[in-house]
Amino acid sequence: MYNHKKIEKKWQKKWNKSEIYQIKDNFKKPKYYVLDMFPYPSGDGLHMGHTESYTASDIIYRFKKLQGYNVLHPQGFDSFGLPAENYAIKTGVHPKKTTKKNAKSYLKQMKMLGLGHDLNHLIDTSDPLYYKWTQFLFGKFFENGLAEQKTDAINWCPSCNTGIANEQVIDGKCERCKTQIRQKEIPGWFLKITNFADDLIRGLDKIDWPEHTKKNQRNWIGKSEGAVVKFQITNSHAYRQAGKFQINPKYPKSLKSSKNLTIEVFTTRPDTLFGCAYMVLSPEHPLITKLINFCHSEIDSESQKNKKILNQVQDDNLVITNYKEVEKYIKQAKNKTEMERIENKEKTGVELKGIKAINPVNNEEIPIWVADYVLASYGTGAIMAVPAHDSRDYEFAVKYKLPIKKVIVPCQDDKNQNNKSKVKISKAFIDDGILVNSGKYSGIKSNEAKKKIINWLEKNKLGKKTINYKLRNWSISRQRYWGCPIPIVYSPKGEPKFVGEKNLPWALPKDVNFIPDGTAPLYKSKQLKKRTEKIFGKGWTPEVDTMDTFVDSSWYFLRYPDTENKKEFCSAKKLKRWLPVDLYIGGAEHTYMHLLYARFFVKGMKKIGLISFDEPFLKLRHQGMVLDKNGVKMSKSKGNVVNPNDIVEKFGADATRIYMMFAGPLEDDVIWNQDMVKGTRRFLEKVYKLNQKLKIKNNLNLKSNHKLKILLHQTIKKVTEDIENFGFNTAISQMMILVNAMEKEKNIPVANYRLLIILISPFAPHIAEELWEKLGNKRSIFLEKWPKYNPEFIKEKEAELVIQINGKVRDKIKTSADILENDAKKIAFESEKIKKWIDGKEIRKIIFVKGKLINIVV
Ligand code: ANZ
Repeated sequence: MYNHKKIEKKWQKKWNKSEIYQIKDNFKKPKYYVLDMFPYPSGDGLHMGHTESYTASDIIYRFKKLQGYNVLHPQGFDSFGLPAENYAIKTGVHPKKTTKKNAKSYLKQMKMLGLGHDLNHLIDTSDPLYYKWTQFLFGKFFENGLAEQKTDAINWCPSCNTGIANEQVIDGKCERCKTQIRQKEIPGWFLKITNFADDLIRGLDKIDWPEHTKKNQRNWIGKSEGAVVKFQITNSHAYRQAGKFQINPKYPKSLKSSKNLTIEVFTTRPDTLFGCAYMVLSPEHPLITKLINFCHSEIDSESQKNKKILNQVQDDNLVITNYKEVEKYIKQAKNKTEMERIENKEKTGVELKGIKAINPVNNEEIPIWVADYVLASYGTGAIMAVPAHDSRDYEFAVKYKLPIKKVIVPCQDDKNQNNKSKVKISKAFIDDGILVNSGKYSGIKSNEAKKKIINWLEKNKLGKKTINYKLRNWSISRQRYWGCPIPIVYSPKGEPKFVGEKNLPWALPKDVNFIPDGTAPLYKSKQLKKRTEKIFGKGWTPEVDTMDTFVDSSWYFLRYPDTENKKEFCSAKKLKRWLPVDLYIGGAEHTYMHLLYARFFVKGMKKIGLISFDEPFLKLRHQGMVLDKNGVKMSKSKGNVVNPNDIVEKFGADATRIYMMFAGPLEDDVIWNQDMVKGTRRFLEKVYKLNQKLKIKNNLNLKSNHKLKILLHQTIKKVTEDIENFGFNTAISQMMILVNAMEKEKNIPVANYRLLIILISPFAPHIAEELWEKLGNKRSIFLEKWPKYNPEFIKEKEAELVIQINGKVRDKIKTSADILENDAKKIAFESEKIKKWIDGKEIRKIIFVKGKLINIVV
């Protein structure tokens, strides 16, 4: 009887004591580094998603080990973070305590699943011995200009009471608690990921990652090629006549001479420049702020003195005459999130009366508007609006009755459409095409025109070719407690300074109240203040924000090979031996955050000279989601969560592992169906029972029948190839075919059974070890060699294909015995001997007998 409880306990105990899972450098063997995304030790324990991806990586680990690789397969805990801190606020239990306790129960669960991690080299990101190196790397980034402090509008989560990164805002909401994000202007630290925007795009070409993940990263980085164009700003004629405002005497020189004042726009469509009908500035555009600041004293039209001033300045100074209306609009826009502005159902805006812009290509005077569909954070924060060819501009122009001038027509249309430009347009034509109404550029295709117009702009110093990225620098300051302290102190003058390597780890103080109130909890720590003044002198103050926990996980894979090293984050020798990671398995939800940040870290570290490779994960695979019986995602709130502990208890770890892998290709979603786990368990029972068929005398001399031998070698081939291609499900079904065939045999040679057990061992390690031991082996099965198939046994069988015309044999050709009808037809028609019989004749019928003949009736 197959008693999974007994067998699994026995082997887990043995494995725990043995050294076979310990990381050892064995330079005689090739290396393989297979990495799991380490878990956050939450109170909920491992979920089925972990079970799935950790089983997959464990299969690869055991398989590679059997193939003779020196494999690194480590595990750890991403233990800083908000849930533990929030729990501490609620219960008073320190996050260190909770995360330690949770990590312990995770380890228990991992052991229960039979995962072969080296538990002597665990990582815990909240351990000072680990975060010392997170701080070291931050210091290096700071010293090399890759970390900077600035005051900027950042995403603020009012519920978590902290700033968060762009990548952590999903549909305008906090990725963690789903609260609507606001913008808040506060000083904070940024890592300069944008310095590597192009490298991050280019690097994707040389790594083996799922295409959709690469595509999503490319889109997130958002490279746009286009041009920056300068528009001159002038007084409007209307302003000159209005004479209603007093100019502040401190009006800056730069604004006095309107001839020198320009606004730059970023456009991906310089070919539409002749169709620019107006300009739009974002509400935060510095020019508006500047102009309004100097408009604040309204003139008393009776005052002679003021009239005099006005006469002096009216020709030269730029004044927004409706500045009050503009200010009101800007105030409203500030309350909206970026996402609301992008998705704005109805576009809104206000014209900046009093000033105009000049279109550089035709010197037309065009109005300038402020509208919140233009974002301050992208391009130059200002656009040239081309309503005929941009949908957002079109919508806006229709609403505010602005001119819509067509300058591009589809390629197939008549090129001489210039005179039709006034025809009413019902929507923007946004594709490339041929230019019309565009002076000397009319008749030229968009692509060509883009280049020519950019050349002209560059020649006349009116603009230049520009590449823009959507990616923003990574805002890492968090106004919370349970994170890695930013190792920075400020001089009495407020200048930031890295605390220095000798003061690391820059410990998280303990005298802190966690309750978040918008200022960082560390601000109130006396310990931290005292420490800072003691080391750096009176008047020095510590940075009080902690780091985004994604910083901790951006480099953890570099630490695993050398977790005990007290002098370096990892020795050069170990880095060379183990990195980059050969295979990384984990969820696709990490595309925009962890997977992007880790790539940036590696690129930054290479630039600084700390490492010599520039991509962290050579191969990446995602697991699918685990869904309930009805195809609904498992979640606590829906109450449909299946606990891996219960399943393992009932069916065994091996059956659970096999079920998860059998349910479909790794990247597909798994529908959890308890009845089917029973099926995989029955499969294991059959494997176990086969053992009885070995119990005959002289088994060692027993020869397997030829058919079984062929099937066995086909199985070796298929399982090997399938594991390499993550087709675990098809590998398992092939093993099922083999087991069913073996079941039908009276006796099975031990030699065949041995091979079956090794093939199964990566999937079901406990039962494999048990049966292996039953065969009389003393060493662990995982110290064996992965079997090789004998090509002789799986050679394709050849057959002679007889080709007949009207029943008479005209040719005989050697082909595969399994040739399909279509291929057989092709071979027949290509035969010179056959051609002469069928040329010019109508083929009435073809009769095909697989592996034997093809008869063509003409
Ligand atoms: C004129 C134009 C004409 C444009 C046309 C498009 C089509 P991507 O491709 O996403 O990079 N734009 C530039 N800066 C902006 C900002 N801060 N806020 C909102 N929109 C902005 O988009 C580039 C295009 O988005 C730019 O090209 C600009 O509109 C707009 F027929 O310029 B375009």
